[in-house]
Amino acid sequence: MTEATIFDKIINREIPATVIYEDDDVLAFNDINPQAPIHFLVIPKVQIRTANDINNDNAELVGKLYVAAAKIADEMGFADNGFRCVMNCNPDGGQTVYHIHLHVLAGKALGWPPY
Ligand code: IU
Repeated sequence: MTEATIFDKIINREIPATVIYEDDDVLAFNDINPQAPIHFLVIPKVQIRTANDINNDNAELVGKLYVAAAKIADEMGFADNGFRCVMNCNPDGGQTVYHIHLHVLAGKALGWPPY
């Protein structure tokens, strides 16, 4: 049994979040601690703990995170200027919530590298 995270509570509307997109498979909401003018998270509605748990069985679902990101980018009007998608994995990657999430950052020219 996989331990639930705060993101399950957001999916189940047990705690508030600013949801900007939802379909049968994924949910997107604004990050509570934004690192760019636009910063939201796209998560699968079922838990996948880390990027290490991505496999052929859930690849289509993981792809839907990117499909949602592209759709939101288009609808919010920042697709052409550009954006960054990041998925942190485990401690060295900076992961703090163990339910995979695509960070989508936009709204300015972002720096690189990220350290
Ligand atoms: P990380 O890649 O696992 O470090 O990202 C977790 C993100 O989840 C981080 O940017 C937090 O600000 C964000 N977050 C949130 O948006 N809402 C919450 O209730 C919690 C964390 I806890």
